Amino acid sequence: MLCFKTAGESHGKCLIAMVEGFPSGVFIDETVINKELKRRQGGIGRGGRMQIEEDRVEILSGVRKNITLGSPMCLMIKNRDYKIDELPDVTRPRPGHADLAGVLKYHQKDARNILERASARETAARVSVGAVAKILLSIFGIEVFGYVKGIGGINSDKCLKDVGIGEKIREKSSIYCIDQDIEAKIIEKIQQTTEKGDSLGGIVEVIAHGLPVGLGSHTQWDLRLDARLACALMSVQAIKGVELGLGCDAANKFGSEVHDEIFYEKPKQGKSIDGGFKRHTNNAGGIEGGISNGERIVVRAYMKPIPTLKKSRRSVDLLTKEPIMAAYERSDVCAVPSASVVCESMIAFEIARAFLEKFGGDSIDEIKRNYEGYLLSIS
Ligand code: EPS
Repeated sequence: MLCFKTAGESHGKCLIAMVEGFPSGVFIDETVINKELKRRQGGIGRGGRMQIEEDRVEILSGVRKNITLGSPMCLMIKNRDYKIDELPDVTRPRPGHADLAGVLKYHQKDARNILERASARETAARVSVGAVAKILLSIFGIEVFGYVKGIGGINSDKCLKDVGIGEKIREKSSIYCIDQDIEAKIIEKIQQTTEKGDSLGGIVEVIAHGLPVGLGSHTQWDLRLDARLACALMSVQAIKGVELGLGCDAANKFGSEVHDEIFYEKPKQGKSIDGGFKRHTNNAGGIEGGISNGERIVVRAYMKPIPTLKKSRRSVDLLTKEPIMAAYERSDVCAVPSASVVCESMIAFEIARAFLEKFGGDSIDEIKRNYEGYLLSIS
């Protein structure tokens, strides 16, 4: 089974991701991973740290002459700012951060011992895994695209029809947004918020297209693809809500307004991926009964504002138990653009995992055979 774990602290020597269950025979281009790492570092609203770091992956194992071996893959990203042992103690926990709960749970007096790992710096490792997952998915024509839907309450109501066009617009956007009508307003809001010493959250949308019917399963709660995607996104630092397709709004509508009617289109090349059973609408966001239904997957993640604030919040000193204002140290004001890259990576990973469960083999050739056979069988 495809799985990964990460290791590393924000100001430790490096971040590591270990990926297991990845098939042999896949060509891995490091520049593709590095491009994604660079994208994660970007976006207006980032703090001083991103001027220091230049994230690059080093593949330590599992790949020989650019081709995967089927053995565990170890991906490392070095930290330039790795002075963890010299950094001061933090005894004024920040509301909204892992500081207080972590200190109590792990029996610590210094929240530094918690925040270094809780930091969203860890997501660099996840993005390296997501990039590898996307390389695998692209072999089967599956693409995953994440973008910023809104920041600080300025939200786009545009529905992205063509992902190719979306990619071109996103590339030019300094906040990874695809709605040029709101971009300037958002940038102004981030600038004003920086001056006020406050922070902002926002909404990210991830679209996955080219998926076959049949990833995930209705047969067990933890196999349901919608549940798995929600878990993948909720695991991203600061994500507080997730919705699929029409999402929460479905609760306010009639069934006849929500459920996507079915039609049949004769497959062009005799395979169901370019035809077969289709829908007139996609309110379900590409998943029914926990199984991908062949429509594109559309999922949104809602990010809270960053908890490290110049405009400090009330707290209590861990040692004296006296009231005090929460600690402030260098931080981002808005990391929603970065979160869009991280969410895209997590969705890519989880879809790759479900894909390998369904079509899995030890080598890419075996998986290709399984996939082709399946497409013919459901046409
Ligand atoms: C983070 C605090 C900041 C962010 C960091 C997440 O880092 P520092 O404390 O070094 O200024 O920049 O994000 C990253 C380093 C990153 O690579 O995304 C936090 O407290 O979560």
